[in-house]
Order: sequence, then C-alpha cells, then structure tokens
Amino acid sequence: MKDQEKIICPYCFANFDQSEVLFRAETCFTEDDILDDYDIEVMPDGPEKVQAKFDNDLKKEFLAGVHPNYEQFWNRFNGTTEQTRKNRANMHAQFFENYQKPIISPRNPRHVLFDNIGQTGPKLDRDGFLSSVTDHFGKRTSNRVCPVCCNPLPMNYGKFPVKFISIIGITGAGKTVYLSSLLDNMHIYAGKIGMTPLPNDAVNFFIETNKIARDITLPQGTPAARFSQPLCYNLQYYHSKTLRRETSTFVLYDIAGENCVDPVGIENFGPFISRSDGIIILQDPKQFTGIYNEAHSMIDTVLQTITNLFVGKQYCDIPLALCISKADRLMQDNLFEPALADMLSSEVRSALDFNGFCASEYNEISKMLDDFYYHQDPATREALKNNFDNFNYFAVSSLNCELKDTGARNEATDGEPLLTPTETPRPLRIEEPLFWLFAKFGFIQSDVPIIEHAIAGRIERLNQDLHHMQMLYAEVDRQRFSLTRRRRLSEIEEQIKSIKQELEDLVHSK
Ligand SMILES: Nc1nc2c(ncn2[C@@H]2O[C@H](COP(=O)(O)OP(=O)(O)OP(=O)(O)O)[C@@H](O)[C@H]2O)c(=O)[nH]1
Ligand SMILES: [Mg+2]
Ligand SMILES: [Zn+2]
Repeated sequence: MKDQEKIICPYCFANFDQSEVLFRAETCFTEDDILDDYDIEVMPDGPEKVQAKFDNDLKKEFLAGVHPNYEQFWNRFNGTTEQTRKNRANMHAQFFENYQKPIISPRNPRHVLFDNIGQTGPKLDRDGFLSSVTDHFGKRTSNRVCPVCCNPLPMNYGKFPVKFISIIGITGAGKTVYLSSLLDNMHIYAGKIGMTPLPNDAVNFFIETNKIARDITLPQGTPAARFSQPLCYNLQYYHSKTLRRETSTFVLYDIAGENCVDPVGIENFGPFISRSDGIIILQDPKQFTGIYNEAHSMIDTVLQTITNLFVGKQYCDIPLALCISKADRLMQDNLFEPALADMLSSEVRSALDFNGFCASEYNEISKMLDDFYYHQDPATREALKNNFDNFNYFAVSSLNCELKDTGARNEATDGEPLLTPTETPRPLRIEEPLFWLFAKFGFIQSDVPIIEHAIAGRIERLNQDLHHMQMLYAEVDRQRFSLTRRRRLSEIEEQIKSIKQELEDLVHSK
C-alpha cells in the first residue's frame, strides 16, 4: 500500500490517513469505578491526593458509553445493528457491547503506551500500519474505528484497494440468504478464479448468525429502515493486468429496495449506492407480474433511483448485475426454456485453460435471459438498455432445496412464515454475478469477450460521431478550391449514412 492512499470509511465514507484511526479500548470503567470529585477534594494535600486525582481523571477517559458520533450515525437508521460476539472471555466479566467501549486516541500518551524506541507514538505493524495499541492500563486492543463516525474498521481494512458493492432487492428478495451462502462458500468459489479468501472474524460472525443449512431456520427479515453491517472481505489473487500478487477488499452492502423508493430511504442509503463500484440487484421472481400476478414490480423505480444517484451523465456506466433470485422457483414452475434451465442447473466453471471467467458458457445464459426479459419484463429490459451502459443478466438460487414451514412467524415482515431447509441447500450459480463484477473490475480475465446488451452508451457515442462527421462535412464543403473536395465529401457522406443506419438498427433492435 502506498503511503498517500487514504482509508475510506465503509460506513460514513470519510477519508483519513491510517495514522488518524482511533481505537476501542478493552479497559472499561463504569460510573461506579469513579470517585466523586468531592471525595478527592477533601483528601489531605500531598502526593497521594495528586495521584488519586490523576487516576480518577484517567478513568473518566475510559468510561464505557456510546460515542456521540457513533450514536448520531446510527440514529438515521433507527439504531445500530452491530452485535458483539459473546465468548467465554466476556461471559463472566462485566459485559459491554463493543460499541460501548471507550474511544481512545493513539496520539494521546495518556490513552496509550508509546513505543519505547520511537517515543513518538505506538508501535507500527510490519506494513507500517497502526493496527493495535496498548492502553494506559496495559490492555491491548486492535479494534480500530473511523475517527469521524467511530464505526469499527475490520482487521487490515485500508491496507488494500477497496471495491464497494451494493446488493439491492425488495424485502424478501433473498439478500441475506444470498450473502450468507455466497460468503460461506467463498473458498470454493474463489478457488475457481484463482483467488484466495483471507480469514475474517466479522464475516464468520455474520455467517454464523445467518446460517443457511439443513434443519436450521432461515434468517429473519431485516427491517427496511435498518442498515445492516457492511461485510468486508479480503481476496488475494494474481491481477490479470499487473500480473502481480495483489489483495483487494470487497465491501458488500445489503440494501432493501424499499430504500430506493422512499425519499428518506434514498437520502440515507443513497450514499452507499452512489459510492458503489458495482451493483447486484436481486429480483424476486414475484416481481415478474405477468407470471405471478403479485403486482409488485418496483424495479423500474429502483433503476430510476440508481440513475439519479449517478447524475451528470446521460447514462450510468456502473457495472450492474440484474439477478433473478430464487431461480429454483421459476425452474420448478417450468417458466424457463429447458435449455436455460439446464444451464442454470450446472456448476459455474472456470475458463477452460485458466482460472478466469468462463464467458463462453455465461454468454449463452445471458442471451437466453435477455430473451426471457424480452417476454416477461420488457419494461425493465428497456430501462436497462437505455440507461445503463454496463449491465448483464443473471439467475441464481441460494437454496434450491426443500423448505418446511416451521409454524413460527416472522415479526419483522408482518408474519411471513419462517422456513427451514429439510435438506442441504444446493446453491445454483450464486458466484456468477460476483465473477462478472471481478471481470469488469479487471481482476480476472474472461476466455472470450463478455456479451453486452447495453445500447445507452453506444447510442450516445454514435451520436457524437455523427455530430463530428457533420461538422467535418461542413468544413470540407467550405473548401471551394480544394481538388479533393468532391471525393472527400462523398466519403464523409458514406460514413454519415452508415452511422445513421447503425443508430437506426440499434434503436429498433429487439
Ligand atoms: N425457493 C427459494 N427461496 C428462497 C431463496 N432464497 C431465499 N428464499 C426465500 O426468501 C426468504 C427471504 O430471504 P431473505 O434472504 O431473508 O430476504 P431479504 O432480501 O434479506 O429480505 P429482507 O431482509 O426482509 O429485506 C427466505 O426466508 C426464503 O424463504 C432461494 O434461492 N430459493
Ligand atoms: Mg435480509
Ligand atoms: Zn466513518
């Protein structure tokens, strides 16, 4: 990592230098541990009194409590979603949530012990990073937090380039199940494209609390206004362009589609979308109103919101994976062509000769899904083609197994049944949208060029070419005495004709 690269907070997107991080101390005091100032005042003057005052003041700086900046950040989202992992060490001791631990500064010699040699601050790690400090009471902490919003920064966060990816879908579209299955199986998926996932406690905790497995009830819905913890994941790989071993961090956001519709939601969740490097939209099959009659489209509004968030352009060029979730449902109901169902039931393969994206196989799926949308959801297809310059179609299933109604009801989603897989889930192609994004980011290569369906950018580029040619025509036309004028004019005319034809074909293409 280069020195000048700043860390971008995955919560508030503040930029800061790694030396500016703050820490959550492991030493926590409560009001009960602190003497009343009056009790010290009445002590006889002398070194004992001075010491008592010093100790007492120091303890006040290690008082457990939620930092106001943290509280302010989470107030917008009806409170924090951060959970503290309970383990044996904190079972017996007085229990504090991680976010209640006191925030201390590594630059404050009252808070932390400075390095014996340098004396200018705490010891840095091998990468020259401030990754842990020992507090004044001798307890070590490696819990770094953002200096602006005081939210936790995962281990090693900031050492590697970061890509932000938003997963958007209406309530019940399958975001949580998708994220949990994807991350739980990441070691298998990453291997297919030559990547190695690095272990990560926070992600493991998310997988544990949202376990997708036989006989375990599926996760409860996440209330739309709440903000789920961003999931940060590190992957090591050989970069397809630099040919060097690199590590990248991916931050995944779980965003309820409802927040792309209601103005307060857009204001609160908009920043996560507009800062994204890639978007995965999970479309619940019930959003195909023609099929399931549940009149719940909404996807056009979501796309509109995304386009509006990337203002300043005719179209949006962020890579966008439109992904049908619960494809098993559509397959069971025979709503996919048999050839498509067959391909979707097969494993995602690596490219034939190397660990890369197998576009030769994917392109076939993409073509058939484009056709599916042409028949089942032409409005979404049109909106994508005309507003997004970099999108593609996917169909996945995170479960693809028998589910049983437990009888219990989900409180978060007004009583939807809580289901339990009665067999081991067999996810279908859930890694494909992520692989496609990796290919778009340039991390992996594809065996053949990846199919593109967008016409938004192509139309704009052709219009620019047309304008340029028309200007050129006028200019050559003015050169009355040029010997080659006639020939050049007819050449330009030919080119103008062919651009117009291409535009015509694009606009009328199915
Ligand atoms: N058939 C089938 N059902 C699925 C699949 N994935 C999810 N579901 C069902 O959809 C329900 C909702 O999935 P979640 O992952 O909780 O949905 P979500 O998008 O996180 O919903 P909210 O948290 O409410 O926004 C699950 O309880 C399952 O019943 C799938 O691949 N196939
Ligand atoms: Mg959820
Ligand atoms: Zn922050």
